[in-house]
Amino acid sequence: MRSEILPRVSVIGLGYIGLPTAAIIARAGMHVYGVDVSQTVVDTINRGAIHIEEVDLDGLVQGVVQRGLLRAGTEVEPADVFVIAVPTPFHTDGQHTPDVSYVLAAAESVAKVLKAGDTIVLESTSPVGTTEQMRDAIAAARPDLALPGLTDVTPDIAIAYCPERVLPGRILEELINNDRSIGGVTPRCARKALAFYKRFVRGTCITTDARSAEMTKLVENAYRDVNIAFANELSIVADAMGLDVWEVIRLANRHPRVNILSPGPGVGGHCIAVDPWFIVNGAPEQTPLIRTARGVNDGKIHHVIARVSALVEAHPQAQVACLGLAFKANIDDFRESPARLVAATLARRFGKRIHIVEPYAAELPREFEGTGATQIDIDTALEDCGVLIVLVDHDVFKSVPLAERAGKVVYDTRGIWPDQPKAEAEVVTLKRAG
Ligand code: SAJ
Repeated sequence: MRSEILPRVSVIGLGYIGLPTAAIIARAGMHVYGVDVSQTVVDTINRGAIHIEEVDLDGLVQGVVQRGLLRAGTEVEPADVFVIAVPTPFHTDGQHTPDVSYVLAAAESVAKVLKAGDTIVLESTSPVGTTEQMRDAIAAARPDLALPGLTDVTPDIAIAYCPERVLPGRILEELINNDRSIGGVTPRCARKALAFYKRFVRGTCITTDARSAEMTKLVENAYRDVNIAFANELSIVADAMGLDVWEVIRLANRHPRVNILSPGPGVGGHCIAVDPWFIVNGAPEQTPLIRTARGVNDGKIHHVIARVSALVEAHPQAQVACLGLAFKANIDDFRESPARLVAATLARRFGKRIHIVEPYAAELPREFEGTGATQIDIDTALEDCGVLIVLVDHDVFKSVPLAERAGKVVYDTRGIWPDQPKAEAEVVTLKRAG
């Protein structure tokens, strides 16, 4: 049997995607060197520990670090395959212009150590054309290398785009089992990247060109945003008509070709609320639907704030518990969270009457400082608070039986308690507020 030389891999950016990806590649037997700008992150990983919360990631990282397969540093070193997984936010310029500076900075640092035969894969969600932009930046930094699409000779370097599409909370499982789109700057680049992903991905890997793969990733998240916007708009309509949106959706979804998603307090996280803007920005005249969906989902946050504020004002004697701060259920990720925005606004408006229940947070985020709001546990909330505002559908909240919340005034943005009787006072208040 032919013994195979495994590529040495470098993962640039050790965040929510980069670290799990580095660990999975290491578990497949490859030597992985992770690069991050944060010395704290690097030190944590080299100790075999992790700086983010993700199911089963701690044990995996500990194992591969102990076996010498994963190590981290702040400076890029030579490798055979470079995987770039750095953030791509948008500028706060009112135009939501994508900021690809981290990608280009990563590419420039990789350029310094590149040698003929290397492969670079960009995984960060990126506007269409970024992979080619990255290629151009490398070409400028390394005129000694033949880069794909810019030369008639066989290029020295392969460059591809392969977006991650994993769900926080299920990252390790989805990294391996999800299908992957692999877009090469040229077909040869796609084949080189495919051979690499085949080493650790069980899902089907489909090759395409880089621009199509970039757009595919954006489309996936915009599709979800538009569909959540439909559910959120329905919830606002239902509020105005005095209907129970959950009941209407449950019944409509009995239709064999209808599958409406769930309304919530808005759309959070750093993907679905961001990526649609990359499409809008690339084609502003052709994207009224995608743009409107963003507006509907952001507007839902303000709808919730207005209605909950009216409810709190209508019950001046009651203590109020906000259940959840995370951007979605059962995770400790509070970035771009509508729940956090709603709770913080209430804390500023109503001060010490507001209590926050968030089992995934050791302490309240900074914006709660000086508001008077306090963090309590779910048992205390059920004992002491007359008004319960459900902002996140954590399992621990879902499991509270009716007996423990009967007699409370409840505003449930997630529909976790379908059996909750509508208090007369709440109905009256909400009608007035609406
Ligand atoms: N949400 C609703 N109603 C729903 C579903 C979600 O209000 O019916 C809200 C959630 O509460 C949350 C937000 O939307 O605030 C986003 O949550 P999510 O679970 O839909 O998605 P993310 O942001 O955790 O992960 C998404 C995924 N994309 C798709 O499902 C198309 C994931 O596969 C991507 O890898 C990830 O974005 C990413 O990194 O781009």
